[in-house]
Amino acid sequence: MAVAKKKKLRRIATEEAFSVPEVAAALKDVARSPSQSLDMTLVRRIYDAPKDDKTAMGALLPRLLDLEDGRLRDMDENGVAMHLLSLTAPGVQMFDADMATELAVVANDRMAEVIKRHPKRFAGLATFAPQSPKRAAKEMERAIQKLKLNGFILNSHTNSEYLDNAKYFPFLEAAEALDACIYIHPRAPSDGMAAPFRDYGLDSAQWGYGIEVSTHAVRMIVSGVFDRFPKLKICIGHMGEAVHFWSWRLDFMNKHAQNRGSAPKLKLKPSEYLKRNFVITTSGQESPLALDYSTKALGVENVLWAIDYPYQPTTPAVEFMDSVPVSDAEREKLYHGNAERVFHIAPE
Ligand code: 1WB
Ligand code: MN
Repeated sequence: MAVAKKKKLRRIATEEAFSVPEVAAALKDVARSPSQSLDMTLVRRIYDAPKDDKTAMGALLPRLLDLEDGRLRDMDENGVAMHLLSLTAPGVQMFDADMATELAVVANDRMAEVIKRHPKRFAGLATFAPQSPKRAAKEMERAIQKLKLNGFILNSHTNSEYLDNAKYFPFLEAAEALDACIYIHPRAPSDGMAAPFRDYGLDSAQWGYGIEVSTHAVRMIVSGVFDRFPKLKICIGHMGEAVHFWSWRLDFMNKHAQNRGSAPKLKLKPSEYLKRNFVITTSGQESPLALDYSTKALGVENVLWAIDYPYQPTTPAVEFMDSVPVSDAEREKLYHGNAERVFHIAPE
C-alpha cells in the first residue's frame, strides 16, 4: 500500500536538488578544466559522464534536470507534498564572478517559473553568487521580493573562503533584513584541507561534505558573525552535520580560546548560537538515534525533514519519518510545521 494512503501528512522535503541546462553545460566546461578543486571528482562524474554511463551517477543529471515529470511522479508515489528546491552543489560557486552572477539569475528565474506552475508542490531556495557580494545582495532582494522565493542556498566555501570573511557581510546583511534563511549545503572540502579526503571516496557525501559544512558553521559561530547579525538564520543538513554533538566541548574550549586571546569575545556560548541562529534538516541521515539526540539538543522546532533527492531515495526517507517514535504533534512539526515557519511556506 502506498505510504500516501497510510497517513495523511503534509510532507515537505527541504533539501531537494535540481539543475538547469545552462548551469549543467557550464559545469561540463569546469569538468574539462585543469582545476585542482576536490569537487572535480563529482563534477566530472555527473556533468561529463560518458554517454553510455548506465550507473547511478550517470542517471543523476537527467533526474536533476527533470522538475515536472519523474520528480512529481516520485513525490506522488511516496506521498510527498512538496520539494523545497535548490540548485545542486557546487551551484554557481566554481565560475568566475560575472558568469556566476548571470547563471544565478537564470536558475532563479527558471525555478520560480516551475513553482508558479505548481505552487502546492514546489517552493525554492534562491541561488546567488558570493564571488560578487554586492550583486549577490541585489539578487537576494529580487529573489524574495519579486520572485517570492523562500530563502537561499549556499554551497559552503567559495574559492576556499567562508562566511566569517567580512567581504561576504553585504549579503549576510541582506539575508537578515529579508528574514530569509541561508541553507549551507555541502561541497567538497576547500583546498587547504582537501588532501586527506582525496582517497577512499571521502571527498563527498561519505565524510568530506559533513566536515566541510561543520567547519563552516563553527567558523561563523566563533568569529562572532552572529553578534553582528543576531537575526541571521542558517540551515544545515545531514542532521546538523554533527555540529551540535560538539556543543559541550565547543562551549568549554571556546571559552579557553577566548581567554588566551585566540578567539574573539562572544556575547553567547557557541551552543546558544546553535539554538538561536540555526535549524537543521534530516537530509540523507535516517538514524532514529541521531534524530532523538538532535531534537533533545536543539528542540523539535529546529529540526526539519528532508530527502536529499535525487542523491538519496525517497521511500526510506518517508518510512524513516513516518515511523520514528515521536508524538503526532512532533511529527507534524518535523514534516511541515517547522519548514512552513522557517521558509515562509503558507500552511494549509
Ligand atoms: C552526492 C550527494 C553527490 C549530494 C552530490 O553531488 C551531492 C552523493 C553534488 O551522494 O554522491 C548531496 O547533495 O547530498
Ligand atoms: Mn544535498
